[in-house]
Amino acid sequence: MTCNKYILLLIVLFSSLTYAQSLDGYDLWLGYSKVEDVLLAQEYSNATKSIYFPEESEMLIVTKKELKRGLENLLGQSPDISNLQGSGTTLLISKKDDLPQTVLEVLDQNLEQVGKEGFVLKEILSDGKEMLVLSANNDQGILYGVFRLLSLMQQGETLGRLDIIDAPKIDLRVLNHWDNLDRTVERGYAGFSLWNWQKLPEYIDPRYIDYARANASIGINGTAVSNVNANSLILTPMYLEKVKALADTFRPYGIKVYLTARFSSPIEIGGLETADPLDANVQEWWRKKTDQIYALIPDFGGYLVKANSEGQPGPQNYGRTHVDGANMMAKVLEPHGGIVMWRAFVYSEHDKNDRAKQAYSEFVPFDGKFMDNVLVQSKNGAIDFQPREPFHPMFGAMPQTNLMMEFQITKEYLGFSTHLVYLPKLFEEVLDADTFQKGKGSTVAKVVDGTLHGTKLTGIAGVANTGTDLNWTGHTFAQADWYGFGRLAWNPYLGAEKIADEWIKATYSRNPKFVEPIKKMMLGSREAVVNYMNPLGLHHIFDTGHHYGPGPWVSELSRPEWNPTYYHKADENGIGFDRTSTGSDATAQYAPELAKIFNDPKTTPEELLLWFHHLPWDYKLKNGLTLWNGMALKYQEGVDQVKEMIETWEKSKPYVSKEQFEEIQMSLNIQLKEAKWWRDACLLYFQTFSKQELPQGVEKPTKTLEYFKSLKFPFAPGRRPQWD
Ligand code: BDP
Repeated sequence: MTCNKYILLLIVLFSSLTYAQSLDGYDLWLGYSKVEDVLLAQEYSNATKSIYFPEESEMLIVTKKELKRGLENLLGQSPDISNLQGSGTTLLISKKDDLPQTVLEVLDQNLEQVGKEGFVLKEILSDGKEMLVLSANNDQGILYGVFRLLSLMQQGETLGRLDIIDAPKIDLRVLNHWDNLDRTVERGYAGFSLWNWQKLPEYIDPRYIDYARANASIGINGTAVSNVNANSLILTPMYLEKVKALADTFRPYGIKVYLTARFSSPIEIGGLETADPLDANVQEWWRKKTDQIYALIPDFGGYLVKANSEGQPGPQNYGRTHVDGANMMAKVLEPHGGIVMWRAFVYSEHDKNDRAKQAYSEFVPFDGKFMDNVLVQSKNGAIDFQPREPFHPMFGAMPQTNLMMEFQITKEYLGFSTHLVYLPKLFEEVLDADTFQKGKGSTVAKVVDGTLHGTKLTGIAGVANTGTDLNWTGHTFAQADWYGFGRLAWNPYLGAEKIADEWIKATYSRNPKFVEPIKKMMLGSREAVVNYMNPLGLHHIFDTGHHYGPGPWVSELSRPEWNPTYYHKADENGIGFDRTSTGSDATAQYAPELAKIFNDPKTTPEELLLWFHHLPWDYKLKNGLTLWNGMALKYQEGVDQVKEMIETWEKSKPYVSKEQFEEIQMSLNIQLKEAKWWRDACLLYFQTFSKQELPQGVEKPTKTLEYFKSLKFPFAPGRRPQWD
């Protein structure tokens, strides 16, 4: 082989190698692709030329490993990291306790602001030379600071004059895995559960470590590994050994493990006859069980509980209350520093009231009654993770309770892992919503981060979208939802746009010709799904059980509030749920300022119109269209938006690999097909009531309503088997 040919072969081999690393999506946003910009690469090399980073804990060892890995990939050379500080140090990484006196003097005040988990990342002058310093009060701050530094480099940010003083605004930033012990994942669309219970505790899948790295990189500090529809077996010694192995693996990354506690466990695995929270034997059982867990996992986070909700057992089975149940568990966790996340997702088939009102009615009277280590975990809206809901009225209405936010990262109602829908836009809308509970500006974010009411313990949970799929989330863009959840959990004021920008650059490319249009596509995608599924405040019109596709006609399920017809109430006179003072009066659960706005269709934001009002088909919308025409055109708009997304993606072809391109292209084509399915099925069905033609501009359906009604999906992913 000639020398030239040899070089060529090497180049081909090398490029195919670097290519393969990021192609399959496994690396998530931690691909650390090589910095191509020569000047920037030079700057980064200079800044990291000589690194002082002493490490004495497991957490700092893995942090150093990550730093090394990141720099090696970003800069194509092994960094010089030392335990000894030399005069040439360009990057100094050290906890406060070990900082040289001269540096401490500069950073002392900053470090006082960053608490247990925050960090300071700052360029300072040392002996007349510029030096980058990363410092924190604890190891965890250093861990987060290193990830931030690498993230800045991935985004192509310049490091000169860096001055970041940052700390998480919410204490508990937790993923909730709805993972069953048989490895199916309820509402999971990315394969099976990551936890291989059969091989645990001995076999530690390297993927557990990558899972922990990914979470640590965005500041997630907790994981509830089991389904809220819980199985008591997770609390038996055999499974606790396995959970311990996971906890040991996650610990160096600052992640605590939580378990879902089935309320009837004392009966099912404890041999007791009751699970009554006021029964002394039951209390003793939970105490012993909890002590047993802490003996294995000294930093165990605590319990996540779904009680008296959708058939799950709870204190009400014994005539007791949520407070009795939650406090019983809180009491036994307290000595160990553990907490209870008690879910507020409750509604009863025996309660004739509007389902949207029930959680508030049950929980708000208990404000101030829960122990300090209890968090009441409420979904973002009062029904159930719909494409759009007004914020849950409990936010702001329980000033003396630790109220925790629950978002759904997995897309049960937003197109599974097939549709490209950028969820941080939805999260942002909820967090920015004004509750008016302490006057204007009392946003949900301020309730959740505790600043509105001075809450001592704050938390946010996201129902995970991860699984065994090679790319973790089933759709590469769904990685952005995991990423975005973590970033907003760290700082609920960050904004969806900034987060999209970070994610695109870290995942795909820093090229502005790619970044800008893709960002625009992501930011518009949430409105698109609302338009083609549930425009103008429609909600819960999904097909039964699996929630795949439209089912607005479903009306025969045993519980009235499980039927889509309960929610849209379409009839010949009109459509929508009257939740005003003349209807279910759910509006009264909001602050008076908001109740007033929501009570009048003219002042209700139109995107929530049919959530709060039942209106005639010829009701005039703000744009002058009738409700029927406006709704039909919204459905069409959603479809058109997906077409635009496809065009945008087509243009991105030069900036991504063939595999990356095709993955998204194929998914977008399914999304378009399904958007049309939603539009046609819903409009044909609602047309049986409106009895009006489709307005101009709306494509004619190519199938009949009977056809759409006949579609059955017995094997749709993510189902709850017991519900089918
Ligand atoms: C609903 C899901 C169901 C969950 C439930 C919950 O359909 O699978 O168990 O919420 O949050 O959205 O408990």
